[in-house]
Amino acid sequence: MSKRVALINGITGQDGYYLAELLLAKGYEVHGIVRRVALQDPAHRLERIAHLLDRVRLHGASLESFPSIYRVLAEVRPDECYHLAAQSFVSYSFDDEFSTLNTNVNGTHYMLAAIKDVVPNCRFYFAGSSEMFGKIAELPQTETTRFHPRSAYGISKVAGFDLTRNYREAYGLFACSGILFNHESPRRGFEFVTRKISFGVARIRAGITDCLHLGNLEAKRDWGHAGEYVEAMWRMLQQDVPDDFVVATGDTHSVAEFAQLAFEIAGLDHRDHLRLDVELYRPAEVHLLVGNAQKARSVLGWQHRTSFEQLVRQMVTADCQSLGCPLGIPSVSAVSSYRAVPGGLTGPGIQELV
Ligand code: NAP
Ligand code: F7E
Repeated sequence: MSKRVALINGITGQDGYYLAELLLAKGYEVHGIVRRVALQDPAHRLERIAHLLDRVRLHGASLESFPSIYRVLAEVRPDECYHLAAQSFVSYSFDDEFSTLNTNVNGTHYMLAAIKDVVPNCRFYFAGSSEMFGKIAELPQTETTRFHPRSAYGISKVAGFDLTRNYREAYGLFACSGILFNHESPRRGFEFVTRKISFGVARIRAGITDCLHLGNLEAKRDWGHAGEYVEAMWRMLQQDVPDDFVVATGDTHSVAEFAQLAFEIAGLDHRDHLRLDVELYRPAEVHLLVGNAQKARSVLGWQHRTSFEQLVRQMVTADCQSLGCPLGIPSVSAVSSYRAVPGGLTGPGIQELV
């Protein structure tokens, strides 16, 4: 039997990385759409998926160009298409609303229109977002909660969600949207708050810097692990009928809680290093998100596994390791509080270290 063919648009991103690994493990022939610059500068732009490059086939195309998308779909003729590519940073969408809307709305429309023409039987996944709930209408949020986006990013995702549903209803495409709540990992981009914290904490531990500047510490998010969330994407495309699903843990924590725990895991006191920077506040904030993934549990058989504490620990551990200051030995900033005494060292926690 021939291999099933999957096309991932946005394969260089955090989710693209985990999804490509998952699909390869399931025996798929995996293709990825990347920007042409990525093919010209692979050492830099394809770094995250470097270990997969001999097992996936990459195609240069642009979310801004319908013909380029059309050409890739005609060449690959996928059985399943995962549309993950987007300007995904909410904060940047306030700086450039126009390019965010152009890329995210038109890019999704081009994908759907090309699939309808070229491979109408291809199953399509759209990366919807909890940012669509924005100023929340109820707690927790489900598939039926009203959308009230608070940024150009959120608006672009509502438009993509509506386009996806309309191609399903009007043209009979097998098109699904996942409404995914925040999902993180050691592969998360450095601009997002969780990775900014885990990497910032590691830099402090390594003695590279002394403080971490953050914006709104009160915002609350439902944070899960990206490796588990891509499993839900795949499961959506294996159903008998296309539908939309919330994917979340049902647990919510503030940015302050994430930061405090990250510092604690690294053996540091956040009060010594964390600085509030009002410049980092957004013009409109999404204050509280928490999802109810009951439908994904009962229909898809999907369930999150990684707890909040495990997620923070995994990210901090990975970043400390990468900067050469692994957990379990004293940090550079802590070493200054140790002093030599006859026969060894003395200082806080020294008993646990020897
Ligand atoms: P990410 O790490 O930011 O990856 C985004 C991907 O989109 C990258 O491969 C990027 O390519 C590509 N891309 C961006 N602009 C592009 C353009 N103009 N043309 C072509 N490709 C472009 O995002 P992620 O965390 O993996 O998220 C995947 C998708 O899920 C996104 O649509 C995001 O909005 C959505 N989502 C994410 C979360 C989350 O918590 N992670 C939650 C809900 C929804 P380059 O490498 O070349 O930049
Ligand atoms: O912000 C606050 C910030 O940028 C989380 C994307 O994957 O998830 C992500 O969007 C919260 C916000 O993610 C800083 O104000 C405080 O309240 O990590 P973030 P996001 O905006 O929730 C959704 C579901 C997506 O779909 C998106 O693609 O943290 N915050 N201080 C900060 N945020 C950042 N980035 N940097 C700070 O210094």
